[in-house]
Order: sequence, then structure tokens, then C-alpha cells
Amino acid sequence: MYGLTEDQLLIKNMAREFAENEVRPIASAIDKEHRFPVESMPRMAELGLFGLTVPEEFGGSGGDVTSYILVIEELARVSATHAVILSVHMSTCAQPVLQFGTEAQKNKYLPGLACGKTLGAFAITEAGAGSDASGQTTAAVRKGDNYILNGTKIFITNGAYAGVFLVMAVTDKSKGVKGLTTFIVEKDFPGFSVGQTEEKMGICGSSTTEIILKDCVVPAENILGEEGGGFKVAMGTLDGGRISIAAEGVGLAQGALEAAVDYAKQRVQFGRPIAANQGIQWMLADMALEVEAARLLTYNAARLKEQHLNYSMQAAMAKLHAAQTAMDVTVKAVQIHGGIGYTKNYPVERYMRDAKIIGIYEGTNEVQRIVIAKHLLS
Ligand code: COS
Repeated sequence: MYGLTEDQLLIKNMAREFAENEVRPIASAIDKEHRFPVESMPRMAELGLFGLTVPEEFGGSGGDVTSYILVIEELARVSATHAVILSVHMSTCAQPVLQFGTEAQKNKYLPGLACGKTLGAFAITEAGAGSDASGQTTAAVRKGDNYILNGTKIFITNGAYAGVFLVMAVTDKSKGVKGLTTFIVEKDFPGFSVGQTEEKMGICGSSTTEIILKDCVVPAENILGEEGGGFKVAMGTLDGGRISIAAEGVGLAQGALEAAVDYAKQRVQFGRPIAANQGIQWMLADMALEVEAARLLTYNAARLKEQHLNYSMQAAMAKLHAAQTAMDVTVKAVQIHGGIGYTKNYPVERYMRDAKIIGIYEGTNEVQRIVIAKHLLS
């Protein structure tokens, strides 16, 4: 199906089995308790998920982008929290280190990230720099062989559990976006601390925190890419991350669709299952159509990335469509469940809350439209 190779299908099935057997039993509890699923981390490491697209020479399993996207989709079908933990680690930390890092940086950081010993995170967002990612105020000043970083990052996924962070800071204010630089920052560097944890509407098992850099000492050799090249590193990183977040949207929409189909077949009203009503059938048909379209856009973007072709616009399209689909499908899934769907007795209300973030993080729906329009008009 979808022209997937045997290897890709094997990985998809492995991820499905893990999600069904080990994630589903805790998915609701971690949401209710707002608890990071620490117990899943060693298992995900054992299955090689943290190093899926990292080449074998750096301790990964050398899988392709599509395989990774399939894993994200399968995790999100059961728990969007699990999907985003892996997505941020892989797409916005391990992958950019692989893409932009020096040999020394790759040798130093990738093995730990790939085996799951170290979780990765990405820190560009600030109170005044959300959609306008160039509006950074975190400052990095050179001092001998180090840079001294000062500033506060917010909404950092994996914040309290990550060991390595990619942090964007201003190295030369006079140069605008060309004065921004990305650094690899370890949680044990002097002056690094984790600030407050956000209480969120959805993906409640994921850790979302502030990162505080107070005279944080970062070796100059930890610049990722070039000094002044930080914005391009961040935008390139987000291009890849957006495919993964699209897959998260597809997966969670698929989960909600399946829940709605099951419920429609078993719920009897007026003497017959509600699935016998054409009104419900048409709703389900539209939901399935949207999920399929979002999935195809997502796989297409993944394949373009895999083939080293331009994929920035296709990633934005996939994410935008997946975000709209995730929202629409989960709202309809709750509607099909009726009153019980609004309670925590069934998972659809969680899917609906989780869906909202797909259209916000790693670029809002509006930012994706900006990216698409820039490509059309360039
Ligand atoms: N890859 C590489 N370089 C890119 C790029 C990409 N995808 N997109 C832009 N650039 C480069 C541009 O080529 C330009 O460099 P040159 O002047 O050398 O050509 C530079 O970056 C500035 O580009 P642009 O003028 O398009 O930047 P803007 O400030 O207008 O920002 C948006 C564009 C809004 C698209 C960008 O800020 C963005 O993606 N914002 C959302 C940030 C986000 O997703 N935040 C969530 C954080 S993670 S939860």
C-alpha cells in the first residue's frame, strides 16, 4: 500500500505493535496526569526509534525519511504525546546535527541521541519571537574560546528531559537574520537551567518548558553551521520538522476516524446502529477522504526530502492540510460519539485537544500559507 517497501512496512508494523501493546495502555493516564511517559523511553530506544534516520556509523539504524514518518504516524494514532517527543528529538535535533554538523559534532552528539541515552530539543521560540522567528533577543557574545549566552526560550518541547538543545541566539544584532547563530547546548553547561513547565490543553504527557540561559558558557566549536547562518539552519530544520508534525496530524486523525467508525457501528439509537444513517456515513466518508489526502501530501513531502529534492513548499502544504484535517476529523469524531465523546471515558476528546497544536507548533497554519505563497511568488 502507498508503494511502501518491505522494509518500510516492517518498521510501520513494528511501530504499530509497540503503540498498541505498550502505548495504548498508558495513553489516557499520561494525558490525565500530565505525566511524561518515562517508561516508554527505554522501549523506544530498544526499538531503535531514536536513531531511526541516523546513519549506522553514528549509532543509528540508517532508515529513510518515509520509515520515520510512518513511525510518527503510528505513534500519533494512539498517543500524540509519544509522537511529538520523538518528532522533536529526531527532526529538530538529531537530524540538523547530521545535516549541518561538523564531523566532530556528529561524532560527539549523534551516538548518544541515536541510542536514546540523550533526548534532543530545539529552542528558538521566545516571548517575542514566535511566528517571527527572526525576532530573537537571546544574545551570544564571544569570550575567548566560548560564547556567553543570555536569554529565555519558551515552549520548549522535551525541555525537562532533554540533554541536548539546539539554541538560536543573536551574535550580531546589526546584521538582522544574518546575525543569528545556532548553538548545540548541553543541559550541563554552566548557566543553563530549565524554567517553568507549561500546563497545556493537549499533548499533556509531553514536557513543555522555559529554558533559561544565564551567562551560559558554550564552546565556540558548538556552533551548528556557520556563525550568522543560524536562521537558515532553523528554517531548514523546520522544513523537515513540518513533515513529521504533518505525520503526527495524520496519525491522530486516523486514530479518531477509527474510533468513530467503531463507535458508529456499535451505538444503537432508534433501533439500529447509528452507522446505518446516511448522515453518519457521509461524515465518515469525508473524514476518511481528508485523512487520505493529508497522508498522501505527507508521504510525498517525505519522499522529496528522501530524494534530496526541494520540499519546503510540499512540507508546508502537508502540515497545513494535516493540521486542518486533524482538527476537522477529531471534532467530527467527538460529534459522532455524542455526549459520551465529550467525556474522558472515550479517547476522542483527547484526540480533539491534541489536534489543535498541529496547526500551531513548528509554524502556524498562517505561517505555512506564507511559506507556500513565497514559493509561488518567487
Ligand atoms: N531554508 C533555508 N533558508 C531559508 C528558508 C528555508 N526554508 N526560509 C527562509 N530562508 C532564508 C531566506 O532565503 C533568507 O535568506 P537570504 O536573504 O539569504 O535569501 C532568510 O532566510 C530570511 O528569509 P525570509 O525573509 O523569508 O524570512 P522571514 O523573516 O520573512 O520569515 C517565515 C519567514 C515567517 C516563514 C519564518 O519566520 C517562519 O517559518 N516562522 C515560523 C517559525 C516557526 O515555525 N516557529 C515555531 C518554532 S518551533 S515550535
